[in-house]
Amino acid sequence: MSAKAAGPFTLPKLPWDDAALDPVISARTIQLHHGKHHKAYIDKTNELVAGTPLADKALDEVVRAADKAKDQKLFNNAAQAWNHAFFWNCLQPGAGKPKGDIARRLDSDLGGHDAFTKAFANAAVECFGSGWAWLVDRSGKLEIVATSNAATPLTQNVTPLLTLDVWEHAYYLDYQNKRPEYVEAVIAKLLNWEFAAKQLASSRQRKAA
Ligand code: MN3
Repeated sequence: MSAKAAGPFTLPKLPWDDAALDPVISARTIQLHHGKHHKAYIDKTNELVAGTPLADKALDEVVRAADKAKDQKLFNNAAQAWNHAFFWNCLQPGAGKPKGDIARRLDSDLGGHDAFTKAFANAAVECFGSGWAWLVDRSGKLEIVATSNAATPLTQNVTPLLTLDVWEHAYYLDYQNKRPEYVEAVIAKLLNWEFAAKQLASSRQRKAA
């Protein structure tokens, strides 16, 4: 039993059961990844913002403020807290294919769904050390980017649509050193295109407002 961390941020509930992504991602990986790793980032963020004006801000604002202030410790923990909350929504058991507007955008901006799969997998596999692969909307154009460690597109002028965690803690229990197998399986079986489509639609609404 650990003491309840003071602070405004709580570990978000997963959108599915721990075992729902098995065999692509095991329940044991999810339990450790969410219950230990993600929780640790939240607890540390709470500890670092306690008693400061940032304790009243939304998590994405804390991430941007820490980045601006070059507070690396707070940035690492808050960004990882945000990245993981976003990541869980990007995974869905039995995920389908992109449809409608986002499918058309994949065609026009990235050369189609198959080309996306190759480029996204490449970004995830080639990301050196720990990091994330992202599909983002940059000024109305889809783009694939990779970020190192805790770095997040939240600090850039883009809208994140999908992400894949390629830190070793995301796959080592299930795939050991075989990151390409993890990446390929998640892209083929778990990417939540409905969530990505919603992110894209809300980004457009914000721009139109
Ligand atoms: Mn992780």
